[in-house]
Amino acid sequence: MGHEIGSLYMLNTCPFTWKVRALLNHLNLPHEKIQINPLKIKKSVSFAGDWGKTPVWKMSDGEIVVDSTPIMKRIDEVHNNGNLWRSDNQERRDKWMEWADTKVKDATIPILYGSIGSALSTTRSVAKHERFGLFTGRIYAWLGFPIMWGIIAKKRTKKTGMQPGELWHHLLNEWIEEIGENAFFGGNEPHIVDLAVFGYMQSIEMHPKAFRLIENHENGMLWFNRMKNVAAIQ
Ligand SMILES: N[C@@H](CCC(=O)N[C@@H](CS)C(=O)NCC(=O)O)C(=O)O
Repeated sequence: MGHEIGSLYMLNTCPFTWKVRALLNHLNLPHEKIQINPLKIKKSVSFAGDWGKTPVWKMSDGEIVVDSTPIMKRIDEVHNNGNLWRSDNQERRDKWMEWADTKVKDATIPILYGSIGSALSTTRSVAKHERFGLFTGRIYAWLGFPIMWGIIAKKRTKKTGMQPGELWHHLLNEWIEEIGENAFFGGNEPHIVDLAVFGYMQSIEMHPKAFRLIENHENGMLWFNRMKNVAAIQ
């Protein structure tokens, strides 16, 4: 494995995987990316026990960490002295990390799959970005969308009573208000919470039709572009 610090078992389109990627890129840490077959997640990460989801992080010394936020914290702890997780206001940090992992998470699926049109275009785009078997990718592209659209997205939209784009605007308003005069949640530099929110947004950015619904939030995009400038994308 050479000088790589670990392996990220991942899906190219998984929002949680993008959180971890945002951190690895930001810290410029050399790592191996293992893209798994989305229809064989459980089998591909069975070495991590019952978890059965992406991302899974395997450190070069063999330590295995699951779940995106704990993975981010552990990478920061081992390779960055915990500098990105540290905060002089832990209550604020914990509150907003929780906000990202509940509110932003719950808004991500509906924006990708919230209408028939966006569901179809996202599943086709997922099929393009993931390593399915030869034919299963095509089958997923056409059969996956009514499932994602019907079951998951509708249920989540109902919970807030807002349309997917409206919900994202509402969340970005809250986020920008919290950041206030600063460049980032972390002040002059991004904090792990910035990287988490950035990761969720990057997972949407790869589906242009869905991202269009967010792109017209001016201040949100200013922050997003500031993040892009500090976190080189690998
Ligand atoms: N809380 C977890 C969620 C991980 C997750 O749900 N990953 C999805 C892919 S985006 C998955 O592997 N789902 C498979 C399943 O739940 O069986 C995290 O933040 O890492």
